[in-house]
Amino acid sequence: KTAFQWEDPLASRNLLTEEELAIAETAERYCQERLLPRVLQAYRDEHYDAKMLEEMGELGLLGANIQGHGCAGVSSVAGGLITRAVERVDSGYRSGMSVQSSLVMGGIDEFGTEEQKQKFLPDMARGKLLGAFGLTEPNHGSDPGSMESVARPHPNKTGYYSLSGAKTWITNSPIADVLLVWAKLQDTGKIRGFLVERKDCPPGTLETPAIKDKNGLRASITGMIQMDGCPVPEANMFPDVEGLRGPFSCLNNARYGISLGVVGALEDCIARARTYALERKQFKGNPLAKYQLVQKKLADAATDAAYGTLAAIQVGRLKDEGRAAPEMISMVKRQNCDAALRNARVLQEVFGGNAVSDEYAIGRHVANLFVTQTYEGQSDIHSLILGRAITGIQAFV
Ligand code: TGC
Ligand code: FAD
Repeated sequence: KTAFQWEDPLASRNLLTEEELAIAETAERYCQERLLPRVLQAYRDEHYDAKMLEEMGELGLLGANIQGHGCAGVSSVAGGLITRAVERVDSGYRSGMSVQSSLVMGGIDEFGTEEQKQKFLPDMARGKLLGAFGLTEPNHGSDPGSMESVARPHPNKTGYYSLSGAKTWITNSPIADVLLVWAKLQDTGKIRGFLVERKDCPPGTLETPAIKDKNGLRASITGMIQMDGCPVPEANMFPDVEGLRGPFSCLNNARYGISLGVVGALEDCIARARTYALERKQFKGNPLAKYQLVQKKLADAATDAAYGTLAAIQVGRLKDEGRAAPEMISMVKRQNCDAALRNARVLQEVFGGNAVSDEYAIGRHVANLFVTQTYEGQSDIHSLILGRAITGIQAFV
């Protein structure tokens, strides 16, 4: 009889290549040895140590799906195994990395000129140049098509645009060197992507204040982007892509990464709840793990993690073959984020009062997983994307 492995119930390892297994092992070792020891204090202090992006860069973990320009060029599944390893420690650490790798480097790789690629990608791959992705605005989150940020020809500088507007809830914005900002061209009203370099912005034209006192994702840094006539050279605009296809194409990669990332957070919750349930005794010296209600909680969570992994691997394979519809990514992003949050909340119960102590980590995962269900398209928005694809009728407006 084949032995059941509770950590990989449906043997997803069998679907991975030797290279993917090696990448996963490197990422898991780094995350457990170097990131895990930092996260509790970082979360308490609401501190993001950007040095970790340099460490990830040294291991080739940044922009790993990109071919060339100092990037590793690995499969989508391998990229997902990296996010899973990072998010096993903390969703905020994965967030900082996703923005760098998928949203900014991925955008430059897909839509940038060769000059833009050469200028930004190698330093970003090494974690020496930090990126942020500005789409959400104070009045337009789920509906970025209504954005108000605008790019006009600069009144005094030939060959420059002048950007004005505000973006909010932007991961990495307070520390980013290059901010990929989406704004509408004044004359056409079309959305375009601009690479805003902090070092070139005169005082008062670009501010990136941090948003403090978050009750989730505290180990990542989040802020605003406030632009007031910020000069950006025409050479820093993506040349061809217009409309929401630009930002949404970047989001396809990041949403895919989240779909495997949140499985890592859920697997950490399962492992911690299992250990706790085996050690904690109640009623005549029995471990909590002996009780059927506790076992069901573990069985439900392990099942959802295993199904979520298989579905994400399938979508990753199709993505690399150019056969993944964006709705498939919506499906795995929505399903895995919802399942991770739902199961983490239930597993929290296994810890009783100790769940309230941050030493047990489960409360941190629950707070973080609420954010993963919210950003990159809140789950109900993905329901509507799927509903539109199923019925042919859009229900957003
Ligand atoms: P819609 O009419 O659906 O589409 C407009 C244009 O965009 C194209 N498109 C896509 N292209 C590529 N991939 C996709 N997934 C695409 N989805 C749409 C579409 O073909 C069309 O192109 P064209 O050429 O015909 O113009 O646009 P809509 O305005 O009706 O959109 C509705 C909706 C709800 C689907 C969309 O607005 C949406 O997804 N809203 C959610 C917003 C969101 O995800 N924001 C994310 C902000 S970034 C973030 O959260 C980063 S957190 C990072 C971290 O810390 O980890
Ligand atoms: P709203 O759009 O106001 O939605 C509120 C609620 O209403 C949601 O539940 C939504 O599903 C629901 N809703 C909205 N419209 C409809 C509808 N038509 N039908 C049914 N229900 C609807 N953005 C970036 O651009 N870059 C980043 O790096 C980034 N990082 C983030 C980091 C953190 C910590 C957080 C919290 C957010 C981040 N975001 C980022 C923003 C994130 O993408 C948005 O919060 C998200 O898209 C939702 O937008 P909103 O908050 O404005 O909510």
